[in-house]
Amino acid sequence: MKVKKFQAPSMPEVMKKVKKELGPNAVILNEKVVKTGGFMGLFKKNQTEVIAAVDPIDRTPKPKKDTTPKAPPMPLASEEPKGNSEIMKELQSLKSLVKNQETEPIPEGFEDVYHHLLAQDVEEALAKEWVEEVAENTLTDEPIDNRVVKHIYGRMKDLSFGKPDVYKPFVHLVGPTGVGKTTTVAKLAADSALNKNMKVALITTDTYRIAAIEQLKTYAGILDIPIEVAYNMEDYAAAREKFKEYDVVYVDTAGRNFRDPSYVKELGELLDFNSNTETYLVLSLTSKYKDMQDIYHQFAHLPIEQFIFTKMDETSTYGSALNMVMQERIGVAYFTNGQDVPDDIVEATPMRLSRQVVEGFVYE
Ligand SMILES: Nc1nc2c(ncn2[C@@H]2O[C@H](COP(=O)(O)OP(=O)(O)OP(=O)(O)O)[C@@H](O)[C@H]2O)c(=O)[nH]1
Ligand SMILES: [Mg+2]
Repeated sequence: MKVKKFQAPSMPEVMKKVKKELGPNAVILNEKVVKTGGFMGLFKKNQTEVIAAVDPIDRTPKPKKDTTPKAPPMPLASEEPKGNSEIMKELQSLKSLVKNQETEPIPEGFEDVYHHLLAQDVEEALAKEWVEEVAENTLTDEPIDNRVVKHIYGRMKDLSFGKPDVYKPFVHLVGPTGVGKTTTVAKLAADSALNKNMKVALITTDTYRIAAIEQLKTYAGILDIPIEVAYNMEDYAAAREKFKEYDVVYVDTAGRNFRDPSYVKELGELLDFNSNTETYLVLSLTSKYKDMQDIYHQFAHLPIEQFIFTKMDETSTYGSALNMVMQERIGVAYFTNGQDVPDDIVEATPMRLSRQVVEGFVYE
């Protein structure tokens, strides 16, 4: 790890120096304002001082081995401890409960759709509940798939899907590393500016990596819209003030390891989530459902209004999105389905999500 101290009159200037010397992957470890120069203690000037580092080795986290302790094996009947009748009774009732669940038949004619839902990674309990509920209505000859689609749709139709009816001026995109926050900010900004003729601006608080600032600045340049880089709370507040007359301001945030609780705390301190803001949690459809749940719980103390699911083009299973919606009762604003800005984004609807999971409906 190469670590170095840099000084310049302002943050943007010091960042330029960092980038020149350490490259775009440099990480800012510390920043402060120092007084330098002057004569006999007078006329000193404020300088921004930054300690930056760059790691020449790729330390992207590799998937960890599952180290969860395994449950001890069940004792064989002959090994059962004697005289412990209470425990034995409970064990017996648990065994029969599990057995009942295993053998409870799927309603006739619904086996295919049930197994399809499981193959889509829909939670087993949800899939079972839905097919059972649909099967209860025997007074219809509609195809089973249609009935299941409508049923799942019915479970989501009260949630908020798609873009908001009234735009809140400040739209935050938060989420873990690399899910597509910056790319999605660019797609949304392009849609608002080019298709809706709105007055759009961008704020990025992702000052963790220099390359991240450049990435959004490039999009802002192409779209000919202003952008402010917020290194701290004051910058962020000043940028909000500067853009207060704008129709919509998209705020990109740094992605970090969501398992680091200080990250989400810092985010909460940096951004104003209270007034006039909309916050989307961006999740990649290529993540496992368990990870999505963990991510959501890390971010849950922020006021998450809707999900954005990205990288739909990189998977053919969408059940985890449906599980998240059902579990948290939060709707989906958009799906993104490719790397192209501005085209690869579609507005979500409950019917589309339902059809996607049941029928393999594909977004164009
Ligand atoms: N296939 C596919 N790739 C995508 C999609 N959205 C974003 N990407 C790609 O995912 C990569 C990461 O995208 P970014 O927008 O930089 O992700 P981020 O969340 O801002 O990343 P950090 O700022 O590092 O946390 C880029 O290569 C994007 O082109 C999508 O819908 N489909
Ligand atoms: Mg980013």
